Amino acid sequence: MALLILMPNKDGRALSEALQDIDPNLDIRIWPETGNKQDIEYVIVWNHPPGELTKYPNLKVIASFGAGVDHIFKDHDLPENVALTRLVDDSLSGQMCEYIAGVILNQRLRLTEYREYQAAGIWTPKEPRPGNNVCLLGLGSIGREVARYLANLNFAVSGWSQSPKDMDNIATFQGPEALGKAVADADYIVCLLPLTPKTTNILDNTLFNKMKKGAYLINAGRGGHLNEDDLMDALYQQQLSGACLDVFKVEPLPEDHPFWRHPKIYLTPHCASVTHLDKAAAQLHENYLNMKNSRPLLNRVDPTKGY
Ligand code: NDP
Ligand code: OXD
Repeated sequence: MALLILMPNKDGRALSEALQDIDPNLDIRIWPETGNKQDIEYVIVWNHPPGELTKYPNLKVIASFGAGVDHIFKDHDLPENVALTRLVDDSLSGQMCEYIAGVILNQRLRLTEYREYQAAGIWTPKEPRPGNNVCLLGLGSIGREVARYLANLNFAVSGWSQSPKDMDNIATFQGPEALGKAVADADYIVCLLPLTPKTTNILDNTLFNKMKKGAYLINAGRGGHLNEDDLMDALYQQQLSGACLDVFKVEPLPEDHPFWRHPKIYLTPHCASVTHLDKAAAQLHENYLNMKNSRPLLNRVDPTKGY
């Protein structure tokens, strides 16, 4: 019984060492040095080559090395009857709470604007930007913690999800018909959805036009949620006042992409919330033991929903 680390652009060796620190007896292989493929029962993946996962006849679990699983489902040649899991931990949600609050406060307090004034030697005190309403698209393991965090900072918070939610001090909306209503009063709209066929390009002109004029968009979900041309258009038309983007259709963002130099776009390099190696290793190991001992797996992904 062996565990394979299949993460072509990540440091597989560091994860292997963290797992070995927990259990020195683990049989760990790092792709492409798989050894006998029949031995592999548990694979940890991030952006694996399409079709690769069908080559392991005894595979039981595919574990995402992150919260998102869109990188798994973009492979249309996945083995059948293999369980999928993902990472859920308080470090991922905690970092995201600080990132989203930081972006909103930066915008509200005009900190980037004052940095530009400083460079130009301009002394012009202004009122903070008005607007206290935040709408979170996605109230899952990360979105609901961000919602609570912002409510504790006295923002008026609403959230949108697929199924109904009941949360103290958060106005909740669910389903496609309620999306326009969910965003209508928001000064800040934050996307923390998973990327699925239903959410692809959800951040488009149709939705922007349902927002308040001058709303500010934050996308920390996935680049595939955003219609990039529609964003450029909404910024030009001043329907949106600005956007902070952490995720992109192509990452790293290509050098010649117009977002790099857009004055109303603030961008960060997919770092809003970064997988914590030791916490991830502990959770992956726990699930490896669950698999080995035929116990229920933690943080299963529902392939019919795609998240
Ligand atoms: P969860 O699966 O726990 O939550 C997803 C939420 O989105 C749920 O509330 C779900 O509704 C809602 N949702 C899904 N599809 C729809 C839909 N069609 N309509 C309405 N609501 C929908 O995910 P996490 O909170 O753990 O993570 C969310 C995403 O954040 C990840 O998939 C990843 O893309 C991104 N992420 C980004 C990071 C970064 O650094 N930028 C870091 C980590 C994650 P319901 O509750 O009803 O099921
Ligand atoms: C994740 C991410 O999904 O890093 O964990 O975006």
